[in-house]
Parts: sequence; structure tokens; C-alpha cells
Amino acid sequence: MSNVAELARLVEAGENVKAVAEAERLFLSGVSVQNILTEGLVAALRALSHKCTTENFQLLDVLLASRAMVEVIDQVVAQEIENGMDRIAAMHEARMDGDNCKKTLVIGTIEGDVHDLGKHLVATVSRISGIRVVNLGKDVPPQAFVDAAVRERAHIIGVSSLMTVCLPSINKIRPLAEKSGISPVIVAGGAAAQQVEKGYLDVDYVAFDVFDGLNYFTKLPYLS
Ligand code: B12
Repeated sequence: MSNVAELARLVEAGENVKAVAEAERLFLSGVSVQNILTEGLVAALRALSHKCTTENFQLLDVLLASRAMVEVIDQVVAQEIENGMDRIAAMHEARMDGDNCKKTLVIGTIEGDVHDLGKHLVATVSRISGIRVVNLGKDVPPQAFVDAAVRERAHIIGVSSLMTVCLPSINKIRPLAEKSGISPVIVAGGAAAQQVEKGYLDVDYVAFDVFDGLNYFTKLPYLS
């Protein structure tokens, strides 16, 4: 059997080696990157929600699935996009044009939140699409986003949040940026951010997934 549901099953079960092999098979049989990411990887992780609550936290299961997902992204998906075997850019009008090369994205997961798989995926896909990416990691204070944006002359700040309680920290980024004399485009993503409006977070855009985010980054004009 070689299908996306099987990949999702393997990732959910934490079978990293088999998941990598299954993803390779799926690409060879012509399945798209978007399908593999959405139906295979993200769906598998989301299916583990019930094992990741305050009452029921099955850490090992979730971490093994997380590892399997990262290995599929780093060993197969990144390679696949780089090889240009899948027309991800064309599909999402995210062209690897000259302008992307001039854009710098500073990205991180907001303070208090250690979820970094979605952010890792966005960083990987953006980098491959020609955007210069500075990955600040997880549990990043608002001021650290701004300091990095100043230091790196970043055009875009990408902030991820999967924890509802951490959302209020996102609102601090814009005033801190203005205080530092910069006005970057601020884009939020992640399961918690997606549940609120951009005005609530004081950001320019809330992306519903990696492709939506990349499409938005790519359409932004380059500001010198
Ligand atoms: C894996 C996981 C973990 C792992 C994280 C491993 C890691 N290295 O990231 C571990 C085990 C560490 C973990 C810990 C906890 N977790 Co957890 N976790 C998850 C789980 C199951 C999957 C998340 C995931 O990685 N999905 C796959 C990625 C690829 O998807 P994604 O992040 O949504 O990203 C996509 C888009 O959103 C978008 N995107 C994301 N960020 C950005 C940013 C930008 C700029 C853009 C453009 C796009 C973008 O792109 C991605 C691809 O399309 C979710 C369930 C869920 N429904 O999300 C719970 C979940 C997020 N966790 C939850 C909880 C409660 C916890 C804990 C508090 C549990 C505990 N008892 O301690 C701790 C939190 C610790 C902390 N302070 O952060 C809750 C949060 C509830 C809430 N609303 O606040 C969830 C929703 C589960 C639930 N109960 O429903 N968790």
C-alpha cells in the first residue's frame, strides 16, 4: 500500500524510517507536496491533539510523531521542492523571482510556546523559495523579534503560536517595532493564531497554512 493515509498513519505512530520511505514512494508516484504536507503530515500531528492536553499528555507518542514529521520534511519534502519536481511555486503563484531573494524573513514561535514544527516548515519552504530566513527558534520574546528584525534589516516578521494563552504577546511586536523605528510586515500563523482576526493580534496577515503564508510573502513588494 502506498498512499497519503498510510503516510499519516506512519507519522502518527512515530515510525520515522518507514514514514520517510513512504513519502519517497508517494513523490515518485506523482503525489504533490501540498497533498503530502496537508493530508499526510499536518493531519497526522493534528490527530494527536487528544494526547496533548493538560489532563492527558502522552509526551513520548507526540514527540516520536514530531520527529517523524521533521525527518520527512528535511529528508524528503525539502529535497523535492528544491529539485523542482513539484510545481509548488506555480501552484501558489509563489515565484522564485528576483524580488524574493531581496526579502528577509525573521521567524520564530512566540514567548511561552515551544511548538516549532509549523514554524520549521514555513522557514524551510520560504528558504527554498528564495527568501532569506533568520530562524529565531521557539519561546521568543516580542523584543527579540524586533531586535532581530533591526539587526537583519528584515522586511517580514513571521510569528507562530499554537497556544491560546500566548497570543497576547504577539500584540506587543508592532509597538516595539515602531519604538525601534522600523515597520516590518507582521504575519502570524499556527493553530491558535488562526482562530482570531488579524486586528486582534495587531498583525498584517494571519496565514492559515504554509502555502498561504508563502503566497503572501511572495506578493509583498520589496521595500528597500
Ligand atoms: C506536536 C504537539 C506538541 C509537541 C510539540 C513538538 C514541537 N517540537 O513542536 C509537544 C509535545 C512539545 C507539545 C507540548 C504541549 N502542547 Co502541544 N500539540 C502538539 C500538536 C499535537 C501538533 C502541533 C503540530 O506540530 N502540528 C503540525 C504543524 C505543521 O502544524 P501547525 O503548527 O498548525 O503549522 C501549520 C500552520 O498552522 C502554519 N503555521 C504555523 N506557524 C506559522 C507561522 C507563520 C508565520 C506562517 C505563515 C504559518 C504558520 O504552517 C504549518 C503548515 O501548514 C497540537 C495539536 C494541534 N491541533 O495543533 C498540540 C497542541 C498545540 N498542544 C497543546 C497543549 C495544551 C500542549 C501542552 C500545554 C501540553 C502539556 N500538558 O504540557 C504543551 C505546551 C508546552 C508549551 N509551553 O508550549 C494544545 C494547545 C491548546 C491551546 N489552544 O492553547 C494543542 C492544540 C492540543 C490540544 N489539546 O488540542 N505539543
